[in-house]
Amino acid sequence: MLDQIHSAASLLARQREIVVLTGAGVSKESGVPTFRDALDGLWARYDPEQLATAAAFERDPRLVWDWYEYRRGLVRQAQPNPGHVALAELERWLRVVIVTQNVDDLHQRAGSTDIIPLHGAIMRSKCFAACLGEPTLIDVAGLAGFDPAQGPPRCPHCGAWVRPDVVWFGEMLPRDALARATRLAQSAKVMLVVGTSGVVQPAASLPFLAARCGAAVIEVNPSRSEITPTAAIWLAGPSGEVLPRLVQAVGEQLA
Ligand code: BV8
Repeated sequence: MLDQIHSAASLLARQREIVVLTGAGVSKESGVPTFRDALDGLWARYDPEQLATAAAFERDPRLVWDWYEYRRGLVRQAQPNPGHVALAELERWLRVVIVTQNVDDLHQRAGSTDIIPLHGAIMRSKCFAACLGEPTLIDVAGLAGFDPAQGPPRCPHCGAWVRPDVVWFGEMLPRDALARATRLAQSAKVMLVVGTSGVVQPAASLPFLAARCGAAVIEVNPSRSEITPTAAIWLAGPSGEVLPRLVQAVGEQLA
């Protein structure tokens, strides 16, 4: 692995800017289960792709709201791990744009300054009917008598349900975010892909687009993923251990 880390570091050290695509794996060591693990324990009997949809919410708003409240609790307890911190520290040497599939706020809390959230933010809520435009954000904490344990509140403007401000399956990604991420993938010389199974589209197509446009893809993942075949370098380990070593090696080459 040492040789691969040095090869990856020398690729990164030659860039002025890099694009990083992160998935749930980068938050795993912070105690936030990966998307497919998010159903451990209480949620073991549900399929996430059946819960993270508008239809599931319309069918059973309380069930879906409770699942997000459970996950919000995990995110609140979580701290950025050494992998998040390393990506923030990398900004000492390079311009780093983080395109994230994650809906937690751990990259922000670690200090990264240029983050493109493709799938929204779990800590934010919005009107299900987007009554004042998409998104109609609702500060649920400010709603009189609101108790998150009592299921979703009603929108104070129109009375529709309030939902998490995340992109559900079958919903469009935020247009500007996806457009910027796509442009960055087309122009990148190096794309670092961390902790994603590469299953969920259209985010998972970004590394393939980058590689087609001439970028070297460096993957950090303890297991093989859909991305691995297109990776020039696969650093097979947990991001909380690999990223600090990678960033240290970049620093040594640029110091
Ligand atoms: C859409 C928010 C247009 C909600 C999420 C082709 C084109 C367009 C759409 C599709 C398409 N094919 C299929 C679709 C439909 C669908 C889709 O992709 N389905 C999949 C299942 C096949 N896509 C959509 O619906 C998207 N919408 O395209 O709109 C449209 C509109 C109408 C009709 C048609 C099309 C919307 C997708 C967004 C869904 N929302 N999140 C919420 O979080 O509740 S996705 C959700 O799952 C996460 O945000 C995340 O993005 C994804 C999970 O992926 P990963 O992050 O990779 O996590 P995963 O658990 O899979 O893997 C973790 C990895 O970490 C593993 O590889 C593991 O080895 C690794 N790991 C573990 N430990 C560590 C580690 N790595 C590093 N360190 C460690 N310690």
